[in-house]
Amino acid sequence: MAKQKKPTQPEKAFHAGNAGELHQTTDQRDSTLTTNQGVAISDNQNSLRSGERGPTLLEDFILREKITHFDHERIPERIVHARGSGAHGYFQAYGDLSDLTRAGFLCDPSIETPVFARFSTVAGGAGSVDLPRDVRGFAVKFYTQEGNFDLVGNNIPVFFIQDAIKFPDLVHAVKMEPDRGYPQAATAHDTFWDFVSLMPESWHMILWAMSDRAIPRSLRMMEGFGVHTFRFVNAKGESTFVKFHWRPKIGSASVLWDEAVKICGADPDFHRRDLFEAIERGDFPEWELSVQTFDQATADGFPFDVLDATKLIPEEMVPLQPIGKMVLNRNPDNFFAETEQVAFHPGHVVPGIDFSDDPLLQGRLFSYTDTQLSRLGGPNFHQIPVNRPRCPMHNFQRDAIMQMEVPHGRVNYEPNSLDPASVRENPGAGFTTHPATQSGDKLRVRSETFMDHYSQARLFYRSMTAPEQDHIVNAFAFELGKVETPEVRCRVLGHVKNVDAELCERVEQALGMEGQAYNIPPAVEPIDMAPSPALSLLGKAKPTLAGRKIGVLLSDGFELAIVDQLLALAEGEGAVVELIGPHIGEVESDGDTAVSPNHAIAAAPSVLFDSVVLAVSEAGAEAMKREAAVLNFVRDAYAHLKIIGFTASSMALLEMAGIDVDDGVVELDSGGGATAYLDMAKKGRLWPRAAVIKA
Ligand code: HDE
Repeated sequence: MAKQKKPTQPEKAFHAGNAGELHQTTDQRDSTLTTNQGVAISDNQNSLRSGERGPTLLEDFILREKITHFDHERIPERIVHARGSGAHGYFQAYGDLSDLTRAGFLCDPSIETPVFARFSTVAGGAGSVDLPRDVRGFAVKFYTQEGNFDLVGNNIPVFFIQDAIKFPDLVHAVKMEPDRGYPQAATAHDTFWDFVSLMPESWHMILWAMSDRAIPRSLRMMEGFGVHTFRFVNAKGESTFVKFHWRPKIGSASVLWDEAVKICGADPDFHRRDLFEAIERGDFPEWELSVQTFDQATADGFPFDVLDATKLIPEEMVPLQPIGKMVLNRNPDNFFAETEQVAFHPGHVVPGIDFSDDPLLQGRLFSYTDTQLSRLGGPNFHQIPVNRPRCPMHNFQRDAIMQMEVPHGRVNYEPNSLDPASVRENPGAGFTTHPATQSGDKLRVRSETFMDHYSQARLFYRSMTAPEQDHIVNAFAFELGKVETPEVRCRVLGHVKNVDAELCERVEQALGMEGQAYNIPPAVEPIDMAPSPALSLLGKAKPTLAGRKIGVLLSDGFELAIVDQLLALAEGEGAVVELIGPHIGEVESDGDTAVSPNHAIAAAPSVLFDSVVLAVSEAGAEAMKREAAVLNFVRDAYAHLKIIGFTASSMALLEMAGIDVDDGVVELDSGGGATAYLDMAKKGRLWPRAAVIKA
């Protein structure tokens, strides 16, 4: 338990440059503030002026250098995925995959390949909140011994569009509307829904975007997907199609929409903080990498096209094969240098991994280098430390803006005879493209095999558990409730009807628009596929507290023994327990120990925790029971279906909040006590309560 530290005296302010010595030793210089030219700075508090109260002089090169650098601190943010959080770690293969691929890092379990992962929202700007309804980017750079491999995926296995040529339209439609500059980081507005109501191909992805996947509880609890079909190529040159899947070790979880809304206010950096703090405390996030591999004949047998990024291959049709794990164990030293400057590119592949003809992927292969040229300023972005390969890298590309290398010698071309030691191509080790046969007329067409837009959207909806389906209905009701143009709403409903008639009725009812769905004839009549339970997060969730957070509300006089026992048991389950006091100052227990809470109640609403415990004294409960922050803490925890632990002395808070004790409201000082509470808390939420409170 966090015991109160003695407050220390504030340290005296230290001003550099007051050493009073003209000549410094090397040690002194190392700690001396300098300009970018290495000139020691004597005064970092005052600019150069003419007279004590006179104007500042243009001559002040120290001031000008400092301000100029500051003025240029920002670089253009990413056009999409601007808001992100990253971490370093490693990837380790489970075994030898050489029958499928010659990529060395997948064939040797003794190799720990360094990685840098960046998770992001898509639509919002760099300073936007962490929990809008949005797709999350899931990008991993593997610094392999054969070059960098970037798996630039999302937390949803399909995409909105089939052809890269529609990407600028999609992004324009989802981002802030151009005349009014809002909404920030939100799909709930007319231009987005107008666009997708005219794009039947987006409807599978829309169902995912309206689901719990778009409001993850933590970046550490997200699945990730490579989305496109790629190729593995082995040393014999044999190619196999492959889809990549990441699965978090601590399981997946999402927040409820009302929690997301409130978290955005209470802690806009909720996900970034969660990732950073987990790594700081040594609770390293881990994912398992799996693949689905299949050949052309299998692909030909599917009722969809594996080159169409709006389709997935149900795991029940092609099972996942686990091939390795990723552990993130180090936070960036500097957010800008690493997380902001990291440059991912689906075209960064290594020998043994190759592309398919997916037209979305093909467009991406152009886009990512192009965007770095404007974002990072030129073609030398691979020299930025976070982007640099960790294997030897040498060629005759030269010069250009911000060149950091100093190449030696006369020779900067190949072939050459002047430098026999200079680098040459290597047919054996070098990357070779799989010689897929290509033929056909040059056409601007969409294949007939891409035309079934609703079957998999229906598959997704029907594979959800009842609470997950309810959330989809609520999400549509919220989003369309923000759409001002009635025709757009009616057109959207028309697509929802094609996905599932009952879903459409529920959404119509929620909007008060019964029978108003337009009739939109599908290009291809949807088929009913067998439900895929693997698509449901709730369905496959296992009881756990690993990586989850419990908030314990205390007041003076709280029962130390109960709280100490809870802490020990919860930490044994891998949970993080944080103490919340009436204020941030120390709280006295019923013994002679005082504790320092992690939070004051005013700054720690229950939305920031997976489960809460009320452990106040009777006097504390009396004193706090009319405080809005306390009542909201308790009511929200209940309304968000959370498991609430309480001590008998805290009962007044439950009564004041009007809460009936149900299976999810567990007393700590009777019956099974803390163990019974934790067993319930492992289940996450008490879903049947939703019916009682009509959530
Ligand atoms: Fe991206 N995408 N994208 N994208 N994407 C970018 O590259 C683009 C797509 C994804 O953390 C940009 O460096 C096009 C699918 C992630 O830095 C840009 C198309 C998937 C990230 C770009 C797509 C993604 C990006 C913006 C359609 C999932 C963030 C900044 C053809 C498989 C990576 C940048 C990071 C970023 C273009 C579609 C994932 C503009 C043209 C599909 C995770 O180049």
